Amino acid sequence: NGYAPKLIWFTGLSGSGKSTLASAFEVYLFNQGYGTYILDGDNVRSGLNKDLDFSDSSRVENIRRIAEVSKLFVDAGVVVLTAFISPFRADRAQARDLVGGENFIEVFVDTPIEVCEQRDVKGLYAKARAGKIPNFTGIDSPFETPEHPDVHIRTAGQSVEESLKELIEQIVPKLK
Ligand code: GGZ
Repeated sequence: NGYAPKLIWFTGLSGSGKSTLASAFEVYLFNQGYGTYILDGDNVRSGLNKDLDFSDSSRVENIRRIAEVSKLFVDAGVVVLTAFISPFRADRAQARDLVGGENFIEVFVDTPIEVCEQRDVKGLYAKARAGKIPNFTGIDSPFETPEHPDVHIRTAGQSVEESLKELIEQIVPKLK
């Protein structure tokens, strides 16, 4: 499988479905013989970035380090999938510039905040509304919507399988 290593960058609100879709897509790619790796909050914020909180400046540094680590993996020949809110346009653009535009695929997991809040899988929106989590994205911290994402997935009213199908159809041709 002579694929091109790329950085597939998922961006979207908490609870939008980034990690779910990135990991489903990773399983698909792995089974097709791609070398893959996922970076998400579970393996990055708990280790490399455990000194960072959710202030704007920490988010900027979080994304900067993630982009640098991703670049190392891409250099090693791996298809990297990242699943971070990455709320700031400038930081996503910096990640793109770092790996090179031809190696970067921005995936906007576009789920309205009302839907994320209704799902509230981890109960974080309820806590944020109650003032127990300051600087919560979409409530009292901004999310800058991607203007020209390479791939735009609207998850509301569609299944994970349907979203996965869109990812496969739109991204696999770019890995050639
Ligand atoms: C947003 C927060 C916050 C605040 C904790 N704002 O749904 P989750 O739990 O699993 O995903 C969210 C995750 C966001 O971390 P990222 O590294 O992706 O953020 S960023 O790219 O903006 O640096 C959420 C949890 O951490 N979380 N506090 N205040 N999300």
